[in-house]
Amino acid sequence: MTKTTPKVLVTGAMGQIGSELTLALRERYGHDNVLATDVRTIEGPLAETGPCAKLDVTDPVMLKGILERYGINTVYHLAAILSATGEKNPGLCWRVNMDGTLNVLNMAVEMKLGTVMIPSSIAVFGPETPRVNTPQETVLKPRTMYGVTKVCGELLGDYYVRRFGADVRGLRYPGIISSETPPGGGTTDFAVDIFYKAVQNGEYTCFVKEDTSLPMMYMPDCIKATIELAEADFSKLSHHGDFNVGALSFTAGELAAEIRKHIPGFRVSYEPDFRQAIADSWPSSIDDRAAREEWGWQPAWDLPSMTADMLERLSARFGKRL
Ligand code: NAD
Ligand code: AKB
Repeated sequence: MTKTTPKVLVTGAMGQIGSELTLALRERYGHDNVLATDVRTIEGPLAETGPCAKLDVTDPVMLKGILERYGINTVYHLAAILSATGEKNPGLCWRVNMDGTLNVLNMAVEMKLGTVMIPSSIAVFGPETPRVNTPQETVLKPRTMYGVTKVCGELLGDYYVRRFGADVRGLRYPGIISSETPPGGGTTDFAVDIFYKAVQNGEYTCFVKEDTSLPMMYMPDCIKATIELAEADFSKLSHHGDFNVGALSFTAGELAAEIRKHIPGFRVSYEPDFRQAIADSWPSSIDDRAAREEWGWQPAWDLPSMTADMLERLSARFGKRL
């Protein structure tokens, strides 16, 4: 934990991760100390449980005004355009991901902020990277605009640490699976969609092939990893904005089979689209020894426990009996 009381800004708070991470941060640091912002209007539990404001991260004047007004010293910069939406609109992806990140980093230096968390992604990797047990230090030649912006974001973060002494940290999240807010336009979205369709319809058409294997993580582990890295002793970190973090790895077919243990009649067909090529360019499993050694990373959820919990939550939400 930072020594002074964290006064936290979350950008992109209405998104899949922000909507749950913001509530966890409010529980931890006090509801009034965590400001939820997004380019969209903040609604629902985020609006009901603490301060919120509209913020377009590509606008440095707006960002500075909010940092000053709320006395912010800690930032979780989650605003981004993800891989699939980024391929449909690469220009938007570059502007939001790069201008937004640069604005946050410049403010971190100008306003002498404390910890700035900037997530990265397995999207930094490409087809030249070893796919199995992908190392921490390896080839970073992504084939998506999203991946390009994530590599640049990691390099910028490291540059601001070394050049300006900023406290920048980040994780290469795998695909995040969660039940509260649907994902926002990524390639790993099938691993969330499949649960909604299993509960609501009993069938799903998957946009990647049955044998597509990707690294994934359940939301409670995502929140745990993010807060643990944010609170780690900065002087003990050799890496900064680019920690590999592993948790689960499975194929689309293995996930369907696990769901079928709870919903025996669940049917899945496979109709790969443009996201198949993106998935094929990413790792299938991750070597996260650096995260384990430098700040004690240890995931808690496996495929059976995550599947059971997802199905229990969604079936309760949609009033379905398993
Ligand atoms: P998301 O798409 O669900 O949410 C992103 C949020 O950013 C949205 O609420 C959107 O309205 C907001 N946003 C877009 N443009 C903005 C702008 N100009 N100004 C302010 N807000 C803007 O994304 P997420 O899944 O919550 O991802 C959060 C972070 O984690 C991103 O950096 C993403 O790259 C990273 N990440 C996510 C995953 C995953 O599986 N969810 C995996 C790897 C990395
Ligand atoms: C996406 O699929 O774009 C994200 C990610 C792995 O970064 N979920």
